[in-house]
Amino acid sequence: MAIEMEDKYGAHNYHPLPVVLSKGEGAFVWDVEGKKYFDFLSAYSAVNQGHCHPKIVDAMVDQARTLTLTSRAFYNDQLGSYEKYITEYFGYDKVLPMNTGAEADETALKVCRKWAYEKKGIAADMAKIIVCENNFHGRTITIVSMSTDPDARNNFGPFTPGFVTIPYNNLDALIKELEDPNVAGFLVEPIQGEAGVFVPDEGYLKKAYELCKAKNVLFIADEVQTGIARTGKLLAVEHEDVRPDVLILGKALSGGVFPVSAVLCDDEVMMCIKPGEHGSTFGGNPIAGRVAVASLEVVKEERLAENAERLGKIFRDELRKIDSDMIELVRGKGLLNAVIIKPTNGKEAWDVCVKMADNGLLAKPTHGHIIRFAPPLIITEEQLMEALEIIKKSILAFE
Ligand code: IF1
Repeated sequence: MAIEMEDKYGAHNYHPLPVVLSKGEGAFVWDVEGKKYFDFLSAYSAVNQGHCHPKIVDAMVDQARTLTLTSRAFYNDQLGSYEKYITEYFGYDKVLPMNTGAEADETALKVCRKWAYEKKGIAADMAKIIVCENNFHGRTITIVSMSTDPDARNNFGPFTPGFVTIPYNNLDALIKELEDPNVAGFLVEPIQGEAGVFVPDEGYLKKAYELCKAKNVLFIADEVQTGIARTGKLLAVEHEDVRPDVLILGKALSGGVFPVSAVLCDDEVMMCIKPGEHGSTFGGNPIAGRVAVASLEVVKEERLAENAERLGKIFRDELRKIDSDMIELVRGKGLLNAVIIKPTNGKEAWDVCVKMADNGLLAKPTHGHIIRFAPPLIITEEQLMEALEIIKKSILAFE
């Protein structure tokens, strides 16, 4: 019934697995028949704190009963304390609050260009921003203008100019493009999620940061998916002690209960934006502030980064022990992992995902043969071992 209604009344911009969910709690979701599943997608890493975390939901409900939205035409009693909390939490002078990840990426691009003209002194409309092949930063026209994915770009032109594309994890290509004095920024995912959890070589992010600093180019980290403890550190860039000039957060910044995103940078960059030059109706609303503070408190109180680091190692080790020709490669960091499935006996990643769903675990293939595994970071070792049994059974069923 739900599927038919979505099919008839909703745009066909997704192709979901045929599962109709109605309840979520912790690492689990239930479908309308009451079947229980491990959620190994975590809403694309937005429910790192687990589904419907009580502390986060309570903060949302409490604020929703008090004051939901004032717009930024006036002050409110929640935004300042949220801004203080998040800037101290991540160690930046200022935050620009937005709602979705794409809006935060767009905001980062605008702040970078503004800085380029007003601080770096690049000639009007000449600023270039370097991005990586196979990037994913959202779905707006400017963001897909940076994309190399034909499905993301096809028939959405004309595109926004001012972007240069280089191979990911390739310092020589970055060095070459940084020779252009009109380069204002380098926008990069510390790990490329949608591309299939591409973890760059050790030292890539650190060296890329240093190359950008040497050329007075802003290093912009998109941690919408890799941030908030997902990869075993609060931020994925911490694996290499890199402090981005511009930090982009989203998804689990709200524990998946409300759209909350943010751009953080120091005054030198952020103060280029003057009143009236950027904004958003819901950006920084009182509910978003309460929810984000609660979500970030949970990350610390429940030691989610440490849990992701420890259980991620166990997860990859156990997956690599599975004796199956279908498992071509296992890669990832913390609890952001992926398995490359070699099509076998006419069966491929999609079939494995359908089998895992039958067996009580939800995950989704990305780009054909790659299955991403990203459970909520509150998962226990016992639950992880139980989930691994399901994954193993499902893959071995095709042998
Ligand atoms: C879809 C996955 C894709 C992101 C990074 C910004 C955004 C995302 C690094 C935009 C969003 C979501 C979008 C969703 C599927 C999912 C995703 F990698 F997480 F799996 F597509 F790549 N930066 N990622 O990953 O944030 O505007 O969505 O809040 O669009 O299908 P958003």
